[in-house]
Amino acid sequence: MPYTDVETVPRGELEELQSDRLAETVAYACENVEFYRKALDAAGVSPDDVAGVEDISKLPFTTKEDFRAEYPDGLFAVDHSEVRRIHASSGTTGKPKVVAYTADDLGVWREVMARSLDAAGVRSGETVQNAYGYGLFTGGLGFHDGVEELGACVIPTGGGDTAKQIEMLRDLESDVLACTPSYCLYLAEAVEERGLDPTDLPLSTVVIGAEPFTDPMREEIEAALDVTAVDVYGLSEIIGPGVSIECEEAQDGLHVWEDHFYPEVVDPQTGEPLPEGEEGELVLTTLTKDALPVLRYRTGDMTSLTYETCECGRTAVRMDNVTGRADDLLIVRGVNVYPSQIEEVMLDLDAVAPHYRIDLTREENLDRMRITVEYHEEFDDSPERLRERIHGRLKEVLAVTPDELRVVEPGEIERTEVGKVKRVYDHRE
Ligand code: DLL
Repeated sequence: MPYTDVETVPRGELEELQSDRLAETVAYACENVEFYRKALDAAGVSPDDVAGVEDISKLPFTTKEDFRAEYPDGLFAVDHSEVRRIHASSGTTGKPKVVAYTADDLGVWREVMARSLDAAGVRSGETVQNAYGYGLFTGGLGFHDGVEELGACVIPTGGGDTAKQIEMLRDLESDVLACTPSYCLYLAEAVEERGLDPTDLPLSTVVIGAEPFTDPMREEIEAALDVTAVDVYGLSEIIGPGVSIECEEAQDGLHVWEDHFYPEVVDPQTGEPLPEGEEGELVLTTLTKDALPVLRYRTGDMTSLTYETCECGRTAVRMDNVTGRADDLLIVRGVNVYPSQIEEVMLDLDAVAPHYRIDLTREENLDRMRITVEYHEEFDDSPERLRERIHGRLKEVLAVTPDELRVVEPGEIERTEVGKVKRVYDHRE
């Protein structure tokens, strides 16, 4: 039984609800945010032109540059006295994106997070160790509130302090661990280093998100900890974690909580909407937010949508796992390279640990790509032979081969203990 009835309503009914909420949101945003008033004006659209979801493509996009230009609060639709919480997400450059929540917004967030955890198979009475960072990052408090709303017990360990994490996992017998996929692997290794068997931990589920990962990496996590690993997605600009999540039954695409967030997929170059099943950039519109309504936000995340009803019975559209970003596309000597293509190769080889880094430099106007990869503890063959194998595989999938490929000992690549993993170091700018 899903957490709320809306999760299984027929799609026609859902679309009616979305249409009403979209029309309200557009009118509300124009009335209360000067930025939207001007943006719609410039696009020659009046709120009256948007009667329902079929009209959404008339609206202009909102971008991360708009968040920066309106820093800190130009996109807020309410007075500061109505705001109950602020979060912020740091970008790679410039000012952070500041986001705000009214009391009602926090209620929506709690609800979508409780629904998400329920879909992931977390039940009231269970214990969830929350190793997402607390603070301005939305991961920690977003999960925290959702766990409590669901009626489960939260252990707010936050990010880092691995020794404490392991102690809590063992002594308080956490059923669920919530953290980034890279930290999840780091933790499993750290457990092993202490001479313990990670599969002996009582964990049954990990809820991983906040950064991209590939299927082989998920399999590695599931095997290392003997758990089901469920993918959770979200972003601060829209609400935080809880925009979408996989269900434990199918683990086949992430259900978007469409009564609150309207998803589209567009061609990242032209901005044209793409049909069901085609991969493009995810665009999200909030349907119920008060403090920060957002129209057609260009997330930069690459995915596709499927409207088929899932085996779990939920009718909400599913988005494919996000494995790349429209803008993390690396251009190396004019050739497009997605870091996820490299990751697929690495994780497909048993001899290779899931730790690697890509360094890009420019020498005499020529791009150089160096890939460093660790071999597995149990690997006992020659690193040189392994290097040749990896090189061969990379040649098959990439249109450009690395100038340097280093195979190093386990533990040599710096680990990410707090926050999101960084695999690509672009020194060219
Ligand atoms: O990362 C919210 C979050 C916290 C999601 C905890 C899941 C768990 P931001 O810091 O604003 O918010 O970063 C959002 O992270 O646009 C994606 O590029 C990436 N991202 C988030 N979840 C996933 C995921 C949080 N499951 C940005 N898979 C997004 C791939 C993800 N990328």
